[in-house]
Amino acid sequence: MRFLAVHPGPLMYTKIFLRLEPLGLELAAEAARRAGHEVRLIDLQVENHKAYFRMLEDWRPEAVAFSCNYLANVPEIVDLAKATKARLPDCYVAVGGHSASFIAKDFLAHGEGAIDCVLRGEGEAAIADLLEAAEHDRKAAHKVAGAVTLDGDGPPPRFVDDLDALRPARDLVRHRRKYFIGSLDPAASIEFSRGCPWDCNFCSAWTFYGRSYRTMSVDVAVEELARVKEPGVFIVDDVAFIQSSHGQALGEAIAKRGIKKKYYLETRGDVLLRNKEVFALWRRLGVEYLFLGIEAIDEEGLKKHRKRASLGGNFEALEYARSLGMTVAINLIADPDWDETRFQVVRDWCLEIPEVVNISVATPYPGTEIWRTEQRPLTTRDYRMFDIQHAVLPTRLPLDRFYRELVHTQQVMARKHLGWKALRDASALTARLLAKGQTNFFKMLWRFNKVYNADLLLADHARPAPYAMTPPPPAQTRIDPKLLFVHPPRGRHGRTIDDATEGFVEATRMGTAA
Ligand code: B12
Ligand code: SF4
Repeated sequence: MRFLAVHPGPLMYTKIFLRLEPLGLELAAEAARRAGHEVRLIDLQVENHKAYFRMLEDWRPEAVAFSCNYLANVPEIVDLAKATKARLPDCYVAVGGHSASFIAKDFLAHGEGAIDCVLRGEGEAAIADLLEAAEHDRKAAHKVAGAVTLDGDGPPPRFVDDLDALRPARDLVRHRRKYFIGSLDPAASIEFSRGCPWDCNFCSAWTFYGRSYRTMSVDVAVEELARVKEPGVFIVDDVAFIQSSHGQALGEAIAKRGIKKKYYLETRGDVLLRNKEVFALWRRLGVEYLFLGIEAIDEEGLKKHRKRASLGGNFEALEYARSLGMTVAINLIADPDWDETRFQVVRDWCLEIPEVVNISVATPYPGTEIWRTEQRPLTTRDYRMFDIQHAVLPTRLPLDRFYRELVHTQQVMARKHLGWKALRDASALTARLLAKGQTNFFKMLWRFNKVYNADLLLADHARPAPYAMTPPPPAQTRIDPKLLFVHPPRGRHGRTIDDATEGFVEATRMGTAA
């Protein structure tokens, strides 16, 4: 079958800080290719809709599948699905990915017949079965694990048997030099582990994977890294190097192989402090950027997000990361309840520390615990607002003042890092990249004020919603996690960590860590 895999267009974040290759879609594409299909991939983060329609006309795929990791992409995908069916009525149209897995029925309803199937869970585990059904017996598609179709739902999604079995189809991505993060330009992405054993209430990484955690084998991961051509590497793991022995073995094998790259990774403060030597090794191997999900600068805020990390611990982690000499970025979650004083406190704090600070707005997403427990009503049901840059809950300040404070805070933080001094410091690097034809980093330096703009954010709320989200059921104070999982949990067996690490996870999860 001719199968076209599609990643939707960019969101706000992608226009400034980074743009990354669609790794999950590449894995689904590779599984389809292994099953004997002819596969192409288009990434609309870097190509436009015209290019997509041209591909439909010229190549006439028999099946098209969209990747929907981000809720804000839903309207674009539904419209593209409808336009695809209008042009190619016999083409089988499917959607998969993180967010699609939590709102499968809504997707089908919005599609009004243009979407044949939403495939929940890990794409590489079931895409071949779905394409087999699409080719030979479309009425049987609803029997595929994870499938949600107008004819019914299949059994629960399956995990791929072995994370080592498939490598992403990187060769199918047509504009590899467009992917970057900060000065890592160009950058490829890589996955060393999948899932997260914690259970923060604002996050759906753990609910998607049933609180499991799996690691790639060191040999396979290093072999793949050796094949990556880009000098920069974004490690997509939710929390890097939870299991110290895995991180250490990977690092040693990379050193032995003589692989030289610059890396970006994300982890938790308590993991960094527990596995100091591993992160020190990775710094020597080339980690440039380390992202720590701090979320709040006070104990009350941490409790609210059920991050269950201690404030003192987070600050100690920042100190340690600083001492390693990496560029450290942290994320803070702004609650819609924040007033001017609160924003000012945060701005003052951010100016005192050397780290890059990213600020996002607290947003209940389908699949998170707060989706079911948040007492405040949603103020919008427009999917496009669910990008953690817009406020979707009632703000204490009038909305325009909330956005002015938010954008002002973001500008203060950005000036700290993208200001004249930073530009001067970055100029040699920029010149080097430009000389190599890499313009992503340079463009990023100039775009900030165009993208982060309170009037634009406000105007987004005035646009009519093309598709309205189904609101959550009445809020409960406690929620059974079983109601949230996409992949059914396998308990302790689902986590490839040793008992000491399991104990550490439990202690930090339950807030009983020293
Ligand atoms: C790496 C990452 C990013 C990267 C982007 C990577 C990319 N190009 O897609 C960056 C840093 C840019 C990013 C940014 C953001 N992210 Co992000 N990100 C992640 C993260 C940590 C891992 C994703 C990943 O690459 N995993 C590895 C690959 C292999 O898995 P995967 O992509 O999920 O693919 C698998 C399945 O989803 C499925 N699948 C995927 N596509 C398809 C397609 C088909 C057809 C099928 C059948 C299956 C399928 O099969 C794949 C293989 O098993 C996830 C958390 C998580 N664990 O999922 C959050 C996550 C997806 N991000 C999230 C958010 C909120 C954001 C931002 C909006 C944050 C912001 N500050 O603005 C931005 C917006 C992104 C944008 N497009 O502009 C939320 C999503 C919330 C939501 N429901 O919309 C998540 C779940 C994190 C969370 N805390 O809850 N993100
Ligand atoms: S530790 Fe990070 S990835 Fe894991 S549940 Fe919490 S926020 Fe999500």
